[in-house]
Amino acid sequence: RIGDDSDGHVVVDTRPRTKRPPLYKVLLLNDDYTPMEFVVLILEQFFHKTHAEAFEIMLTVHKKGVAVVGVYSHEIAETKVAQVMDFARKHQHPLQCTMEKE
Ligand code: TYC
Repeated sequence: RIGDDSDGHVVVDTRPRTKRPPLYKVLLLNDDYTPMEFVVLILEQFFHKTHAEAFEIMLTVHKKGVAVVGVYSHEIAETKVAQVMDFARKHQHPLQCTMEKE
């Protein structure tokens, strides 16, 4: 950041800055048709959750409508969303997965 002080001197910001890439939440959405076991399988396979964790997250989505299932870089989040959407489509389930900037 560059400005001028009261004597007209140029002020240069020399603080060391570290640029962190933005992170993205991957969200799983509820629907009335996708089987619970299928959602649990997805959470185990693509998000490396234990069976107990996966079951708990699935129930949260079922009851609340949505849950964050992971937080990743843009590229990894996109890959996770694509994997879930492809797998759901392949099995003809209407499961929806999206991502949003944290
Ligand atoms: N609501 C679904 C059912 O009762 C289960 C479900 C849970 C579906 C989570 C999607 O992301 C989801 N079979």
